Amino acid sequence: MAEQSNISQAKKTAVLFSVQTPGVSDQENASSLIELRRLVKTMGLQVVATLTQRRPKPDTATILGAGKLKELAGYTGGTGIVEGFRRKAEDNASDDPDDDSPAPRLDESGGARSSDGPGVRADFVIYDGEITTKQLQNLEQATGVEVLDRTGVILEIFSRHAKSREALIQVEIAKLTYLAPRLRASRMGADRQGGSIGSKGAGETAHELDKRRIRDRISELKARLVEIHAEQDRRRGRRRENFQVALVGYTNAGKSSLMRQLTGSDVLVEDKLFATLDTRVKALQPETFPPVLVSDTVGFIKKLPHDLVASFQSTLDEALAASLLLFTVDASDPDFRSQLAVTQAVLKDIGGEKIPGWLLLNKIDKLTSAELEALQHEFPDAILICAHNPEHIATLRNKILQLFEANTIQTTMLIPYDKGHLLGQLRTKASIMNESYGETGTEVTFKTFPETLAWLQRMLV
Ligand SMILES: Nc1nc2c(ncn2[C@@H]2O[C@H](COP(=O)(O)OP(=O)(O)OP(=O)(O)O)[C@@H](O)[C@H]2O)c(=O)[nH]1
Ligand SMILES: [Mg+2]
Repeated sequence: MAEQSNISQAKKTAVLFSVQTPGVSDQENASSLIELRRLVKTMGLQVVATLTQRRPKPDTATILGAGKLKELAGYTGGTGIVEGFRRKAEDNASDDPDDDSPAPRLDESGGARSSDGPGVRADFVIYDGEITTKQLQNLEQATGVEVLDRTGVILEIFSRHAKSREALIQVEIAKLTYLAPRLRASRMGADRQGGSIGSKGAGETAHELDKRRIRDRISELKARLVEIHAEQDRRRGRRRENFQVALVGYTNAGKSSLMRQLTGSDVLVEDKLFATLDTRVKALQPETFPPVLVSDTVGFIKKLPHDLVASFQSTLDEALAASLLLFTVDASDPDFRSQLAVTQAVLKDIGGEKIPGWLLLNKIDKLTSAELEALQHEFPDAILICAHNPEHIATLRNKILQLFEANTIQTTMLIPYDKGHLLGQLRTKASIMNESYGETGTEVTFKTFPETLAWLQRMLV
């Protein structure tokens, strides 16, 4: 996409930083930074350094304390100073005296590194959290480069990966609500992102878009979404008569890979975060009657602002229409337990806790047999799987079919000849076991879901 290409083409560099508050362990801080590094890489930037400051809380004006800010600016060639800004005495005192203790720093392979001399130069500064407009202005002044926060990075990725009309609109709403106020405050970011804010190709810069016009644009986009959702609800309503299985889970867990194998579809599989932004629904292969539908959904991630999650709500609605949720995790990721917890929490938030769910521990080909055994012990009910292993896929398919069978009922009914068209419809909604032609109509024995049976009974009165 033209308006975003200037980041990816030049292979620019970034320095990442975080603030580790007292409730956060070293491990949590490190894994959050590893994840941010992957996000930044997905965005097309090369991470040259990572630094962490331990503080009771992020500084309200500059996030970091004065000393650490200077260190950060060392990577960008900035002054490290915010002009006309006098730090209050207590702010300085709140800087952890233990500040220079070895904080996790990551090199390109994600491994720990003890010293990162500022011989490297960063074009972007990226904070592993949320930045206010005031902090943004101050940090840009101190570092002299563009500053982004975690949500800004995620939005940039969303914006590149969105394909469907719905996803494009959702991303644009999220950008207008979340990014536009920040970009107006940012001297550096406005020029780069101006073209993509507002609308794709509209060519308006963030400066031109005043508050009122942003509000108008958001209302217009929301109205369009309402139309799209009405259509989706109609389609979903029709699908409700089917048995639907939804793949849910953290980004990069392997949902689309499983979708491909289960349905024979060509959904996008990529070793990138947020490869999938659009929900796809396909029939389980080889096909059953009535068909078992499988849906692939957008992945979850930690520290995603609530309103951004809300803008993707309809994507998740597909999961709520399911009879079974397949909680997919990348069991080879040391952080998978907290990733699973995030997925479960979001689904609970949107009212999905009543839907039966299975835990799929995916990517087990990357584990040792000892690790596998430990996992089996820890999660006795989980299904251990490798999305690339046809035998594992066949086992999963059979398990799904068993549940599907248990949800269907077999019955025999007489369909009068004057309502013969119902027989044609029934054939698409049920598995027909037997048909015999009597004097008044067709006696048909079939297997289907209670909803379809209720529909037929209604049509026959
Ligand atoms: N080794 C191994 N790799 C896997 C397995 N399943 C998926 N992968 C890889 O993991 C990466 C992510 O897979 P996807 O299927 O795109 O993951 P996803 O959950 O759909 O990710 P998002 O759409 O970003 O949320 C790809 O490189 C896959 O090839 C597995 O069982 N074993
Ligand atoms: Mg996917």
